[in-house]
Amino acid sequence: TACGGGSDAGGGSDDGITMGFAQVGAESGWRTANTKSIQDSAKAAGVDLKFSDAQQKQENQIKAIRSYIQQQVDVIAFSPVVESGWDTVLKEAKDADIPVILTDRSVDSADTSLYKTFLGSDFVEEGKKAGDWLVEDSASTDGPINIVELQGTTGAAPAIDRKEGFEAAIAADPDLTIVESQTGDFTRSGGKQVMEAFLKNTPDIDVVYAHNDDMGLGAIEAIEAAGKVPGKDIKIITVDAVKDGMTALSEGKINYIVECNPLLGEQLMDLAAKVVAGEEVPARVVTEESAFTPEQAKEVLASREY
Ligand code: GYE
Repeated sequence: TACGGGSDAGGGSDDGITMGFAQVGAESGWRTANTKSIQDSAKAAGVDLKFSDAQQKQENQIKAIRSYIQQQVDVIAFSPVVESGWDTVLKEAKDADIPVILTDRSVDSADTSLYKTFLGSDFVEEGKKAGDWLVEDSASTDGPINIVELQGTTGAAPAIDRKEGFEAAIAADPDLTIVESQTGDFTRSGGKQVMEAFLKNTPDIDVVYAHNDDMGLGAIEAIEAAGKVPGKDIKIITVDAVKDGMTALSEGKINYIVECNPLLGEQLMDLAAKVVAGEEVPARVVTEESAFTPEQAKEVLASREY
């Protein structure tokens, strides 16, 4: 079972697959939905799931992965907190003949034989969608537009790539400038704190680009506390499209959300079954995603799963 580990301990002795999953943490609504998807899908697929929460710390994840190697699980899956610094522990897994699947976030290891596949979103594309929307939205306004950016966790793939994609897109309009950019660690409290500082130090903020909904929601609190109207005085663009974000979008407090799908569990269990059976899997599996305006948010809100 998912929690108890079953009666016949000794890792892999059963017919079913044992998976060790090293999660990032519980930093956001996206992450909560992602964890639930993985746990529910493991149950449905009869996978014995060993689950750990690294509280956004790489050293905790490395420890968890080492313990999965020691327990001789059939497959290890993890969502790397940051991109760099994985080669050593991934080599240890490879030497122990335990296949590794990257979920959600990727690593920057040059040796791609250290993992079987990477399942997750195209974060550069997400950043581009956010930037493209702003370019179009600002087309009719004259003069400079000051953007502040709330970055995700420093060194994390979605923070690096969402920044890159957004910058590439807004380069199309010289009026658009990022005047401040700082990490809010993908959390609501982080987004609020950083936005408070931005509001104090930077006059004339026109737009907030937050790398996830939670930081955008924190920014809304800071903007309202400063006596300004989010969505009007300061426009807000975020990424994820979780329930709380979509609710704020439908209320006009957020202006645009780029979707990032956290429901990766089912695909992960499918890939795991194949990898453990020694079957070939694609090196990269990209998640399908869209984006939403306030009107679209109103239409789909009731039917959202997360
Ligand atoms: O956007 C953010 C979470 O890695 C795609 O991590 C994920 C990101 C997601 O904390 O909300």
